[in-house]
Amino acid sequence: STVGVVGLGYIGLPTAAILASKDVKVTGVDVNPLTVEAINRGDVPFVEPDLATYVGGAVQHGTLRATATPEPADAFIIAVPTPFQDGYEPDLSYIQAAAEAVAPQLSGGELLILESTSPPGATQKMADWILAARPDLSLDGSEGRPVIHVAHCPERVLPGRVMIELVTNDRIVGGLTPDAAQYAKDLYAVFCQGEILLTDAVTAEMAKLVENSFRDVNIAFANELSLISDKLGIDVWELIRLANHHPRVNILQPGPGVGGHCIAVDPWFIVNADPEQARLIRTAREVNDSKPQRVIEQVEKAVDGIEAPKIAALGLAFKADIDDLRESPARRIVADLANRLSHAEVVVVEPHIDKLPSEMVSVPNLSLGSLESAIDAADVVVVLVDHSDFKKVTFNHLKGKVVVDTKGLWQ
Ligand code: SAJ
Repeated sequence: STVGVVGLGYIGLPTAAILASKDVKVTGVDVNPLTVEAINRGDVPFVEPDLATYVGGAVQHGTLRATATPEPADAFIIAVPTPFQDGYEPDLSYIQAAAEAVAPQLSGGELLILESTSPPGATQKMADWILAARPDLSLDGSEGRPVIHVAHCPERVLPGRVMIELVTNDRIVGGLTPDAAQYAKDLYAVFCQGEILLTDAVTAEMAKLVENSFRDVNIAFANELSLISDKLGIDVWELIRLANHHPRVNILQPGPGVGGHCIAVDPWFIVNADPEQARLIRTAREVNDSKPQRVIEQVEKAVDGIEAPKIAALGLAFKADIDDLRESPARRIVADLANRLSHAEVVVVEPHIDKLPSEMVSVPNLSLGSLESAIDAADVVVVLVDHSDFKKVTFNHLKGKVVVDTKGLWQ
């Protein structure tokens, strides 16, 4: 069979490559000509362990090819971004554009899977856009029109472990019809060794959003505890460690805020779908989003009274041991600190990058330094990411310095 994968980003490309590694003929489609060229050379435009091996192998083997526009195929997987507009209104324009690009290639009998993380109802909308462009087709064969099968199958892979989790994770497949769900299951079974669970499309859409909201709400609980503990003058890390000895308690870890492009975003799709009732989910978002400001206040307090304070800021990534700076609370905190404390010198330590992000390069009191020298020179050391590299710092090295440890790294 042949599959067209529309959107060759963090999810589309790994999915295309793994299908191609199973001898499925895959055409990857992307609007970015540089992405298309890179893949056809066998290169990968971003870092993900093992992905380059899969892509290079499939391109050489002739099972994976990239193009700018969709071609006819038995199945299409749509994996395009679903960002937010102002006011937390989800922006489905990329899904609409993909639907309209695929529609002319259909002749009936095709399977269309939406993989993008989507608000409830998006899969139905995608089908509506396709059928608006192709009124000669249908979802149910009514009036003798050929059928297309439309399903939602959200991805749940963890960045850094994508090639493993694509194979081992269980998957949820929601069809607009039971047939669509079954056909989608058959396609994922080509590479997925986990359980493949069938449901309707809206439940599948919500399942993905709910998983990330669950994590967000639980991190918000931990972040709230960190604020309360500060006020009470107790150690939140010890508090959580002790409480977690209870057989039915498992509190997550506080931090400088929640980053990444999933957990800090997906809950808003639920809030947007039912603003009146999604009160806890909204509050959790607000608690986590307010955490960077609280860290800034802590650091401001720590440098108060020091004439020309030197601050070592450890970490810029959105979580430990990755190079991904997108939606990173650490990045926001560092930029704000340098801006607000113009009399201070801020040295950033981020072992996973070799130059500062563009908005930071021309900030005069901000520079990138090594762990050793940044701590040596610092009056205040702020831990923003729990990178493994930072764990080797000794107690001696920190003597006489004020430490603001948002990750409980040096407990
Ligand atoms: N974080 C904390 N405390 C914790 C755990 C995490 O502050 O106890 C912070 C991290 O530092 C980071 C943010 O939360 O800033 C998110 O990190 P993460 O490791 O929890 O998640 P992501 O964004 O890398 O990936 C999540 C995963 N979802 C769940 O675990 C429910 C992944 O399985 C999803 O596929 C991914 O979102 C996605 O694409 O939706």
